[in-house]
Amino acid sequence: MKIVRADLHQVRLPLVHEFQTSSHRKGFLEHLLVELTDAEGRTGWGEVACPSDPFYAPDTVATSWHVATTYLLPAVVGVDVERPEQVAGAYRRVRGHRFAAAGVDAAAWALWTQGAQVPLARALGGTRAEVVAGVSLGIEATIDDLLEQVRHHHLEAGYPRVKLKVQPGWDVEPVRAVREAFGDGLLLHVDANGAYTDDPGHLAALRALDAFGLTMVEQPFAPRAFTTSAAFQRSVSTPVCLDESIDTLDDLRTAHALGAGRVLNVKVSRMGGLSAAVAAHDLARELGWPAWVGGMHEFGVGRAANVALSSLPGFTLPSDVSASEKYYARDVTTPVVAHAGVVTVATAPGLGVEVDREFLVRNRVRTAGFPAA
Ligand code: OSB
Ligand code: MG
Repeated sequence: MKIVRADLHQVRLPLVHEFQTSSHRKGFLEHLLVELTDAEGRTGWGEVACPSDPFYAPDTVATSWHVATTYLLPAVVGVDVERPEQVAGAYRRVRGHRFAAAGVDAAAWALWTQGAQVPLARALGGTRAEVVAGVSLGIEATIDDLLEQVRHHHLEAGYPRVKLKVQPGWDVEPVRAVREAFGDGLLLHVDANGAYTDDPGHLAALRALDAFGLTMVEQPFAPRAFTTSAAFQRSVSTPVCLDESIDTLDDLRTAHALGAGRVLNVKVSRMGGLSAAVAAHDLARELGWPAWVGGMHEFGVGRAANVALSSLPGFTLPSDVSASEKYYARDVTTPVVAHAGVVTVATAPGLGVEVDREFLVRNRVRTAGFPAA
């Protein structure tokens, strides 16, 4: 595979339903789409699913744009490799900036699988034809609003698993209300995006959640607060899932060694690409941690890659890969669809969705290409 051209498109789409976590609130998203072109004129797409503000991770859309246009894209043009994993070698000196790198790595996989005429899922090591999806629900103004969201997505759309965003002051009461309204059949978990500290009031609220049969408590403490998380994990039976704490395989080894959690959320963006996500999947399996694929409200490009990744055998828990329509009235690709919370893994060569270039261009904020036209 020889990469002859690299383009970056910043695209803005409105969200169907405003989303609030302990760290941010959003009504629209701007993601970067990486388009790589090979010598035969094929194109492969990858998504930089970075939030606009540095509240989830240090990365922002602006820093990702800067790093992609200054370092990553210029470095990959002209690269000629046997395997998609090797493309990252062209920018190995770049530290961090994993959201930006993830878009380039994923585009390399999409391009390579098209050339090789294999489905992305199979090339990554996927073994499943369907993946179970869950919905991630933000913090709502009232408990009634939250119950309406759960009803809509769980009872009406049929998603079997619901994750609730929590923060100090919005934790035990919403969880109790959802359990009481929907019963024990609902696979339920919470995600705090690091909003809790070892303050006694915070710890008491988190421990109280142990009574509700949650599948996991995701990222209760700050990123890489490994020892705080380990002390908490020893005091409860609900597994702690780590998201923001795990950027690298070494972070996962550290978390495992310290007992800072028992479950891993693998995000393509957070870990720097599909290659890194597969490596994290393999290491989690070796360490005996159940894992699942997390999301960052991806457009269709990143969403299709997340579905393909979710088909790997070690991803034994539902993924955050609900259908495009949960997020966007219209997507930049043919939509990812779900039936009763199950998404079919694409079997066409490459990414398995078509990019709607006309719609993309209409919603584009800026673009840059290498070599410059
Ligand atoms: O922590 O998983 C998270 C969205 C933005 C930032 C952080 C997170 C999320 C989600 C969305 O929970 C999951 C999805 O894409 O459905
Ligand atoms: Mg999370």
